[in-house]
Amino acid sequence: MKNNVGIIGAPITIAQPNLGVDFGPNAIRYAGLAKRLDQLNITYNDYGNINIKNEGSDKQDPKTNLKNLDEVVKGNQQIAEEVKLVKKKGEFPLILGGDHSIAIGTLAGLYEFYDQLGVIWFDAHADLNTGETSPSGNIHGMSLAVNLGVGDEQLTSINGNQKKVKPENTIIIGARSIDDGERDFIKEQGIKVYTMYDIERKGMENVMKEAIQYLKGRVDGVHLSLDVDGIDPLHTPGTGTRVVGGPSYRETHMAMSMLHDAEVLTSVEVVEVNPLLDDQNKTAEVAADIIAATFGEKYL
Ligand code: B3U
Ligand code: MN
Ligand code: MN
Repeated sequence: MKNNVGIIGAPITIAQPNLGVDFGPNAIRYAGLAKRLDQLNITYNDYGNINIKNEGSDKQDPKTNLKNLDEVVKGNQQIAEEVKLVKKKGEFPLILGGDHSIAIGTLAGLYEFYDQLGVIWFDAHADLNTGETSPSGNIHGMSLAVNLGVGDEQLTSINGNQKKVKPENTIIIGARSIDDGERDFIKEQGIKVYTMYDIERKGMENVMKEAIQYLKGRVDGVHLSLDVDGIDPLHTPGTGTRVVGGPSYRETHMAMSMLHDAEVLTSVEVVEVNPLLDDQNKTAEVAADIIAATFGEKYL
């Protein structure tokens, strides 16, 4: 069960271009996360924010095409260690980003506790770029590829050289901005993707039913990696790379409640909340609602 929860703030910001995503963990806390968990009678330990040095030069390395690689590696090593500590205590890891590169550290910390870890990657993007295919050099657009064992060796080897997740245990939901190289990657590796077109045609409820059924039959844990830019920017404007045409607040909330009710989740991470780009901490409030839904908060 999700009692006890171990909360980790992971404020990496240099794997993407916008300052302020390092305030994400506290913005989600200020949106009332603890109170929501209290109301659900869920106990938790909040370990605060990892002390991450966000001091890259932001220059693209001409050889690798990556920005701030060394610093992103260090930050993710720290995250992996912290996630391992929480798992060893038998707690349910709840990781607050930070940019989406933090999923590299999270999964590097998690994978050794499972034989077949499933991942739900809720995102407007696929985050399947490599140094060769990335249009930006921003590592937050590469984190799922790294977790699948593809990318710069310094990243793929954090806490061991193994793939942190297998392509057949990975499901992307909400994608609507996919680069050419990522499209090829998805085909080559056979990753299950529900784009916005699929969600529109099938309905979010059916998509989630399918995803849950698929994972239940094959994995022994499910990590939810939720990028708030996956939600329509009407509801989550405080994030660095907004893409129109996403699932609504309600559709997303329902999807999260379905994951709770199916009792499949074993860890949750919410990333890319940037209060500096926001109006009145709106996005962090949505993030707190979404997290509460994954922990079973209901209206009645
Ligand atoms: N696919 C683009 C843009 C992007 C990826 N992730 C976010 N934006 N948040 C890239 O730079 O890799
Ligand atoms: Mn992402
Ligand atoms: Mn994204």
